[in-house]
Amino acid sequence: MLFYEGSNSFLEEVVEFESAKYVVLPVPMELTNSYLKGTKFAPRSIIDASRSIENYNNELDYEIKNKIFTTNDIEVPPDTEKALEAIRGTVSDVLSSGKLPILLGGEHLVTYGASGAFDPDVIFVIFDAHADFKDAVYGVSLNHASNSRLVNQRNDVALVGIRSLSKEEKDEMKKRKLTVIYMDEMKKEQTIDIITKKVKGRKVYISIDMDVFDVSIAPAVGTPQPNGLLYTDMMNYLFAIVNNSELVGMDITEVKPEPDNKITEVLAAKIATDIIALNERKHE
Ligand SMILES: [Mn+2]
Repeated sequence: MLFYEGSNSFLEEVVEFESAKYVVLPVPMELTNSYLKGTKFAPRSIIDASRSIENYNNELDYEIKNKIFTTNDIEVPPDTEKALEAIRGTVSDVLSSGKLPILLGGEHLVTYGASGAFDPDVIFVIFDAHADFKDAVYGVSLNHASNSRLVNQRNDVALVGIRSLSKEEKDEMKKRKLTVIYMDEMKKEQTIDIITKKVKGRKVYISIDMDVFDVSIAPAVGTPQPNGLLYTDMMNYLFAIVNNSELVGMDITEVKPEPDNKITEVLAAKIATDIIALNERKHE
């Protein structure tokens, strides 16, 4: 793997691959997006934005130091199946070297690509405005709107922040007795305990589609939906998940960079550093 020096690496961390605990994988995959285009430019844009974030986390009183290795962009073949296989292979390499992969998408389908590298007992907690549980979109089953359903072919899935889905998707998820926290429930009642119970003592992969956030704090996404999570809502969930389970991987997807507004990328980079700080503080 090639190595980006200095300002081209996440949080400007410069460490040898061998000594890193986390590996940031930029995955510029944009093959099945249905609405706004540009998610393939997100990995670089998020890494650039990470330069504006301090390595010291005040809320958690933790400083990230010599923990993160950033690879070159993963080469994404134009064929979706081959692209997913390339992602799976790269994530497998990271896992077999004993490190924790952090994928920066790209479209949400990178989660499905990554999922093939993990054991079937890993639970995928997916934060998303959309259920992504469509059977086939325009006759294509490998699509970012089917991501959760594809991951659920093999792995257990819990969805958080859902507010956009079809009746068919809802019926299918009910049939499978999937753990789903809908946005309207989150506004009314305490839902964190449901997720805490679900992940307790298990291996967990956290996937964050940035459209789960409210559009006011994350406007630059491929398929925006009103009425989403605020930063503190997300942190409360992440705190509960990371402290009650074993984190094995994560991704951040669906950012669609805009030329002059980078708040979505800054939020994405901040959330990634927060998860690292939470996970590290737990192991101290
Ligand atoms: Mn989404």
